[in-house]
Amino acid sequence: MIADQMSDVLRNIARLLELKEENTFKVRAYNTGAEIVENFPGDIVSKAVANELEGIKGLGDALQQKLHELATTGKLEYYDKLKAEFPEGIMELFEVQGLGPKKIALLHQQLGVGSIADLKRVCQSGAAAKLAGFGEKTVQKLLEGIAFRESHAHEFRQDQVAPVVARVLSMLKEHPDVSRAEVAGSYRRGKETVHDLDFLVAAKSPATVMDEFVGMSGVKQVLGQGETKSSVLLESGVQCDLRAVKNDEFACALVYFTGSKEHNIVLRQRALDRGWSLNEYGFTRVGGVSPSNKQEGGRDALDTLNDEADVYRFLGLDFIEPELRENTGEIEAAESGKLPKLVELSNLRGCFHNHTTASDGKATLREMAEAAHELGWQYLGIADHSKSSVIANGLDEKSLLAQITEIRQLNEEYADKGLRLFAGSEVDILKDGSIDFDDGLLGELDYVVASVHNIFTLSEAEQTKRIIRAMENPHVTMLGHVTGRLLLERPAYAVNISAIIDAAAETGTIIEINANPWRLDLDWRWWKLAVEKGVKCSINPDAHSTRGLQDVFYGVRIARKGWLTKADAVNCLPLVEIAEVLRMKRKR
Ligand code: DGT
Ligand code: CA
Ligand code: CA
Ligand code: ZN
Repeated sequence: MIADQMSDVLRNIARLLELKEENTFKVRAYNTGAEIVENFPGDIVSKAVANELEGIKGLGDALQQKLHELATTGKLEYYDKLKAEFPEGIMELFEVQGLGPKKIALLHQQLGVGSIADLKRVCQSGAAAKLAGFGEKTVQKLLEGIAFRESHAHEFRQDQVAPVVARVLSMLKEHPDVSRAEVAGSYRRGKETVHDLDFLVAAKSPATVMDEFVGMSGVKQVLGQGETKSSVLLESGVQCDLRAVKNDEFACALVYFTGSKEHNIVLRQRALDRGWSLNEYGFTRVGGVSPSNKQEGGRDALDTLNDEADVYRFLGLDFIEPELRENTGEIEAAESGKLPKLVELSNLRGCFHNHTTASDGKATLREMAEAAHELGWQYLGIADHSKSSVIANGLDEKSLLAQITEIRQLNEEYADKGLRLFAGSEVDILKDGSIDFDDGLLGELDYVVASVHNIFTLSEAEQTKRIIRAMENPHVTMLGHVTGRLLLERPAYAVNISAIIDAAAETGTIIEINANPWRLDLDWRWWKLAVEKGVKCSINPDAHSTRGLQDVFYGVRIARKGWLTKADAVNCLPLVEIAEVLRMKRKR
């Protein structure tokens, strides 16, 4: 049992209680409990096992007992009983865009809906449209939501699989018969979503490794077990493949199973052109080598290939980072020594899109600042929501001014620490492209993130115009989550991204890489173009808690996938240079 699983159970209980229309205090207690578990700074699982939860603010006796039961037995009787009162598929309904507990309860009580399949049926039959508060438009939206989910079935976001990867890798690495272990496939390439996870080990006697792999906790079904290859399906629905090779095959196997397929195809052709056949086990000589190939390859015999760099070197290429292996120009760049030196997590000096309890964040200004300091950052930008974001408890003029003052005061205190807070705001871009605050107030801020939070249904031309108008405001420092997508849940709204990139270049507006694993927006596929046009990025976690700051991990992976270097991300700049960059647009 890990903390995330415990918080999921509490959150699910809250949802089920809501469906039962239990009193809101009870529901809130479980939701609060889930948040506490999720954001607890220490090892809450061990504390729960040891029955040492007393004194943690917000966790009452009943919750402490339940967490103890969960942590010690991996089960919770109360939860199991509650679940048994509903159809098995009821929880998946919460994942459909546009459905909340009230609507789900109604669908369940009136029409017996207990799964997404049921929901689809009653939407198509016309039954759902007759329910109170539904109607044709709602039903149409629900059907679109279901279709979007179906088109992404069996895909997982990074945050859903990253803990699995860590767990499986450490299990494999600890195995006495394993010398090397790596995750491969799309996960290693840093894709925003993956279909399955691929693991690779070098092992002398793979059979015992396979046994341990198929027997690990969380396995729901063994899809196959062989001597060098096994597949399992986890309870979470994630499929994991494991391959075992000999140690001297490991380098080639890792290249092969990291992919992408498109990248591999070009590598294999390149090997063939040089008189070698390349597969997952290594290079073998093919007959009829032409003299020119021999000359170009420069070798007749195969040296030992210890690691991936050796494999690429053998093909006359610089080492290509996994994130770049999509056959989008990396092989040509590796041939001519033009690969970029990709940005790294340790290059970050701060970030700019963060929320506090002043709007919809879970941590106070001070808590956020201290967490940033713990991460070794030199600065942190605070950008709470603006007044139009009512649901997110956006700040009005008065409370924003008060926050600015608070930030200036804290900065005096933090000066010795080497931490600087920047006062910003995540302002709503209104329907016509104007900004939620007037220029006078914007001028008081150190920087501004402008984002679209509503009216996603404009035509592409109108949406593009709206966003470009916002960028034309000299106070708008950067553009937040450009397309509004929520991975696997909500598609991007219609917008002309190449026009947005042009406008960003023209106006000097920074574009954010929103590092929240649900967003990873602007998508990595656009960044090469953006950089060519001279656009800078800011890797922003959009943190709503201290833990949320760590989402920059996902953002950096996506930035790397977009070929970005340290010089392309403004939040790699040291404190002495960043303040100037934030002011640049206003001075133009
Ligand atoms: P996904 O769909 O998110 O799981 O993406 P990948 O890239 O992880 O794809 P997967 O799991 O089917 O295969 C892992 C790697 O193995 C893939 O990136 C490249 C390699 N591979 C698999 N099948 C083929 C193939 O037919 N030809 C080549 N050249 N490589 C393959
Ligand atoms: Ca895969
Ligand atoms: Ca696979
Ligand atoms: Zn936002």
